[in-house]
Amino acid sequence: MGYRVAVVGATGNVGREILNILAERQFPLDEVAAVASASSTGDVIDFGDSGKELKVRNLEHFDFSGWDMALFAAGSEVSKIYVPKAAQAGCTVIDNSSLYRMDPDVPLIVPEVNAEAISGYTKKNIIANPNCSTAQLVVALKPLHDAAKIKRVVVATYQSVSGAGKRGMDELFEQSRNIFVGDANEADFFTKQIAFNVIPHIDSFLDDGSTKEEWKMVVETKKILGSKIKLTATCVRVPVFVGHSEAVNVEFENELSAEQAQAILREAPGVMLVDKREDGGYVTPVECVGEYATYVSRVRDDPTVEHGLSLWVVSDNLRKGAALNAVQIAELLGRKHLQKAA
Ligand code: 11C
Repeated sequence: MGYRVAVVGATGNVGREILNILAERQFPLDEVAAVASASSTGDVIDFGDSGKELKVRNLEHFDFSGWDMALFAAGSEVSKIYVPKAAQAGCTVIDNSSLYRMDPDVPLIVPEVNAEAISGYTKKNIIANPNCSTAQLVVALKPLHDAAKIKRVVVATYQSVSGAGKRGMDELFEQSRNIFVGDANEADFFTKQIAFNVIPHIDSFLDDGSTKEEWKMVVETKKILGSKIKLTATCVRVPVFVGHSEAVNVEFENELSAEQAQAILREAPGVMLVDKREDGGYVTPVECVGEYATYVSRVRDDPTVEHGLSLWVVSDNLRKGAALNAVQIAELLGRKHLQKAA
C-alpha cells in the first residue's frame, strides 16, 4: 500500500524535478497527481523516466481531501491560497516556498540535519522546505557543528540562474547567443546583464542594505542549526544554468583541523567530499547537475582567526536545494508518521 501524492506546480523547474525524483527513488505511490494553474490544465507530462504520463489537473478545482501529501513548488502567492486549503483537508503539505519557513508552528526540515524536528508538523499539517542556498550549506555545516560548535559563518554564494526559474535560464541563453552573434542585448528579467557577468543581488532589497536571499540564509540556518550561530551572507547570481556554489568561512568554538574536518565530512550523510588539493581535484557546478549529494571541496585551515576553516560547497539547486529535499521530507514523513507503505 502506498501514498496518494499531489505535486503542485508540476510544470515548473522544481515541480518536474519532484516528479523525476519520486519516480527515480520509487517512492511508494498509490497515485500521483500533477497539479498546476489553469493555463497548463490538460497538458501531458512525463512521470520521470517511468514511462508513465500524467495529465495536468487544474489547481483551482483540485480537491485535496483523500490525498496523503501535497508537495507545493508554485511560489508563495499560490501557497498562500492553496496550502491552508490542502492542510485543512487532511493532506500534509511540504511547501517549497518561503511563506511558512519562519512560522514557529511549521518545522523547516533538511532530513540529514534536523529530521527529529518534523514531529512539529501536526500543529498546522505543514512542513517547510528551505531555500536552496540554505539547504546545501546546512548539510555541509551540521557535522562540523556537531564536532566543534560553530560560532560564526561568512558565506558568499555563486547562484545559478535556474534558482530564478525558467525565465532566468531563458535570459542567460538568449543573452549569450545575442552577444555571440552581435545582436542587441538588453537585461529584461535580471536587473543587469547576466551573460558573461555576475550580479550581486538576489531577491528584494531590505532596509539594512542586505537582500532577502541573504536574510533567508541567516534566519533559516539559525532555525535549522541553532539560533546562536552568527552568519553573514553575500548572495550573487552567476551565469551558470544549474548548480549553486558557496565559498564558506567558518569560525568554531573548539579546535578542528582541516584534516579532522575532511575525515568528518567523508562520513557525513548527504555529503560527498572531493578534495584532492591538485588541479581539478574539486567539484564545480556543472559536475553536480542531476546528482543528490552536497559536494565539499577546498577544505583548509584559516589561520586569520582562532579555530577557522574555509571550504567550497556545491550542489544541484533544483535537487538538494528543492525537489530532492522535498521528496526526502516526504519519505521521512511516511516512515516516521504516516506509516502507510509496506
Ligand atoms: C534563487 N534561492 O536562487 C533562490 C530560489 O526562497 O525558495 C529559491 C527561492 C526560495 O534565486
